[in-house]
Amino acid sequence: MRGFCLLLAVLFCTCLGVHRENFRTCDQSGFCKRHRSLQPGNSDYVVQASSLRLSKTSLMVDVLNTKSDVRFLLQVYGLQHGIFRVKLVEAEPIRQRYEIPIGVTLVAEPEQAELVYHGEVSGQLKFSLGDNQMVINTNPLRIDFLINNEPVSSLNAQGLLKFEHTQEKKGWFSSRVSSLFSFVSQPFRAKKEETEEGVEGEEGAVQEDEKPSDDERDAGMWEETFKGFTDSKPNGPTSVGVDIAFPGFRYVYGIPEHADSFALKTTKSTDPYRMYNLDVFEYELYNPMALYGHIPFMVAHNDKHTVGVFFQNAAEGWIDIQSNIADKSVFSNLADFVTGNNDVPQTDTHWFFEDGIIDIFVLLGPGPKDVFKQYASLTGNTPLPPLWAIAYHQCRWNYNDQDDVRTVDQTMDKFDIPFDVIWLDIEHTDGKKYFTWDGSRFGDSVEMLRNLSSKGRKLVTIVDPHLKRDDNYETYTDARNQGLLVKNKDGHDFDGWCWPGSSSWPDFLDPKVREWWADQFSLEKYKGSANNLYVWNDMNEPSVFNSPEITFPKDVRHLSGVENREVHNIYGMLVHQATWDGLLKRSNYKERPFVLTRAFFAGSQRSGAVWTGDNMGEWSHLKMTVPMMLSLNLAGIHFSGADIGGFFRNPDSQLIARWYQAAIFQPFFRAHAHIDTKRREPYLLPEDHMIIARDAIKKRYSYLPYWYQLFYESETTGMPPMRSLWMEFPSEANIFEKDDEFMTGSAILVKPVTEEGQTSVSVYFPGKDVVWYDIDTYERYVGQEERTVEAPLSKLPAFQKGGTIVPRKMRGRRSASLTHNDPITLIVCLDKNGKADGQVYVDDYHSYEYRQGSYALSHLSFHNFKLENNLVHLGKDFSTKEWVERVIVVGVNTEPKNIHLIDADHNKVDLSHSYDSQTKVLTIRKPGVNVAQKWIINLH
Ligand code: NBV
Repeated sequence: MRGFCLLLAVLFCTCLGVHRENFRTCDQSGFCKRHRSLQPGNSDYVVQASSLRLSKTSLMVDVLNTKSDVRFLLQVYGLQHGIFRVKLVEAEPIRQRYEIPIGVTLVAEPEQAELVYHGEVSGQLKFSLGDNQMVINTNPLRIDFLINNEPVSSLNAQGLLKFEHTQEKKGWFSSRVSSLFSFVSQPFRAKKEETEEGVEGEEGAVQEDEKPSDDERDAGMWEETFKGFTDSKPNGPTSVGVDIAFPGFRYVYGIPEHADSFALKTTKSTDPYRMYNLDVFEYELYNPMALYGHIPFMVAHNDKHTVGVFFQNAAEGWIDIQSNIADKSVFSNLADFVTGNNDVPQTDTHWFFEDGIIDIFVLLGPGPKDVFKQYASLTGNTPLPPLWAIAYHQCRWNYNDQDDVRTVDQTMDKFDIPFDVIWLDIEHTDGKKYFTWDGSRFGDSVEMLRNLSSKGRKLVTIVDPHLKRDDNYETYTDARNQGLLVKNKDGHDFDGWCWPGSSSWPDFLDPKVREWWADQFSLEKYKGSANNLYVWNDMNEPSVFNSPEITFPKDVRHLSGVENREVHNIYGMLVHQATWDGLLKRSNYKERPFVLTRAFFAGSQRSGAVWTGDNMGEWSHLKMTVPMMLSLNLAGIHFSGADIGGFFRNPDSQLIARWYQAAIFQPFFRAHAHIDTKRREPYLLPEDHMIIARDAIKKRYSYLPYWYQLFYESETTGMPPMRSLWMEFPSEANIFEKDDEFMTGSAILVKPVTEEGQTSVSVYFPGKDVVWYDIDTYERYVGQEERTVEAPLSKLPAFQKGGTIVPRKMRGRRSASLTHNDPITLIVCLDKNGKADGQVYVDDYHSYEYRQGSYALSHLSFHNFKLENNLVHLGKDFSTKEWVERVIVVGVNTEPKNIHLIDADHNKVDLSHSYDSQTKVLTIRKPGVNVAQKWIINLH
């Protein structure tokens, strides 16, 4: 036990920053070095055009590596919505390589579309898919993608394609050489310190004349040691990689999760961006280190086009990025896209993964909305959360006992601070055995859940995937006896250290294990739970304290025989998918589940909200929430947030207040804190700051109808609720790098205050001919101007775009669940032509009935001094009590004399109003109309 405490102290001592030395650099990773050391040039891969086989929607052709004589198979599919899928696999592998099954990342087998072949001209095979073209250059292999004949992306333009084919392990050498090599590596290391350039780490190439022999190189390929842990690599080198160029594009985005700027940086003088799900304690900002989850999806954007690349591979990956000038000699023969003498920017990227296959989806937009729709068509949408889940969550590690929970619940009410969910961290369990309760502190959890439920509130408990190896713990013994646990390389149940001490992990790769896990959430199995209990999956990278890089060793085995190396990045996602299925099952598929996950992958959006893990209570981390969440939103993870206040450290009340404000317009709204921090529930703040935090939370509640509608839009169109400025103003080149402002939907522009003591901020208002209105004062700003805006501590600078209508609910309630029938206030901000549009979406806020049509969606439009509500959809058996209690029209230049309503039965009713000629705001009182009916308000 002492050893364990020491281990924890070293791993999680809160006084130190990130332990970089726990995590590999590229130099310490054999395959990363092998790919990174490749130089641009002629590729060894040649397409054998005579072998071309065509179908209506796809092609297949042989590719030869002329150096190794190994044959590959290139398959390209035309997919719906203008997507190309490019797959490169070994023609005759000696071992099957892992391909992610349908339903894990891809929501279904993608629908194919007609791929038209235009023949071969001078070694180029030409194809088209709708308005898009693809050219396969045969010698050497290069694949170019064009939108209306303009090249936008190219695979292997730099010739960095490298596919390490499967091989037999080479006799005695591989097993012995590593010890020999560790012995000879010392002189290399000494040299490294003495010399400068051209020197790499222990196992890599050094200066030209000192290159290790092939055998020495092999040593890194068949066995590798990091920090005393040996990776047995039974299958030897199996990596794949290729370069992907974006001619014409200066900026690329995405590939979360990294704590870095939204526009990705060139990696010339750093490591590549790493993609390997890891528990990185006290992560650093502005570097390419891996974090908890990864999505190999990148988007390139310029003023004409937006394109995306999704590289479907579950193994560890690294991505190099360089901004260049387009190589005209490569692309000019494709189209005359180089206009004038100007140099065309180009971003070159180089992707490499330790295992798997090359499986690339090229999404040709051509605009941001198209790319999001295309990506969602592949990996699925974010399902509409229940209303309560987008309201305020009160969390901390830990709420100590039932009394504590009751006190928080009551004190929030006493201070008139709304909240919907209280969370219990690992200490609520009996000895970190998930699905159990610490009886001395949570002896009557059902009663606790009932109390919460009386105010519409929920409880979230943490359920991590490590199972305490304890013969008296039924969940573990059940999994062990049924053979459901991940194995070590020798075939025994893998035994690692985590919170409970010695632990084992269910093998979520196996569908029957996922089913077993899902069953654990039934009310019969999860004793002391109830229907208002939801779940949080933490440590699912997975985090293993005594393992290399604090995760599974790469050679642990899943039940199907695959190594973790092949599937590492999808493990965490399968944990939360199984949890989601469990909650669905518990309600007989009637209620929308809620699961929060720390680890994630492409497709996680279908079953998990994601948070950005263990951030710090520092201003720099508050600032980082925006780029991190923009990257997540771009990559399909729409329901995401950061711990409000920061997880580590004790932020002062000013920082906490500013953090609440910034989070109002970020999708997932939860305060959380480390066990060693001072208590910081909002009512504990000094009164002036408490009021600011409370106002922020109340403002969030007032915007819930808008948030809800954005999540409905997300489910139905793939549009992220939190957007970068360029997503809304795609042709404004000066905002492509902006990540200190963001849009919530297309109506609200936000500039959070992220510096201490700041009382004013400089805001850039995008959009030619666009007008913006401060959401509190309705002060007017015009587009394409940078303005200084006053931001005293009580103020979050946020603006509604002229031309939009936003629904709000202004009545204060203790929880969102109590607002279902509350009336709506419409905020109508007019554009320069006196027009505005918007929507109102309502359903029952918790079940799946909306998928059967039980909802109302109305389109609101203001034009010619008339506000019209037109129903787009009204479910046959659906009705709502929600009605319009107020309409605020902003930007009305002259006061109307008369205002009247024409209701659904054509009755004409006079309405009262007030008008402020200073602010040009007209308030129409009590139209009293139902939101799910047709009506018109006329202004004369
Ligand atoms: O379960 C304890 C914490 C949790 O509060 C946090 O949110 C997670 O990100 N957990 C990590 C494990 C310990 C972190 C030091």
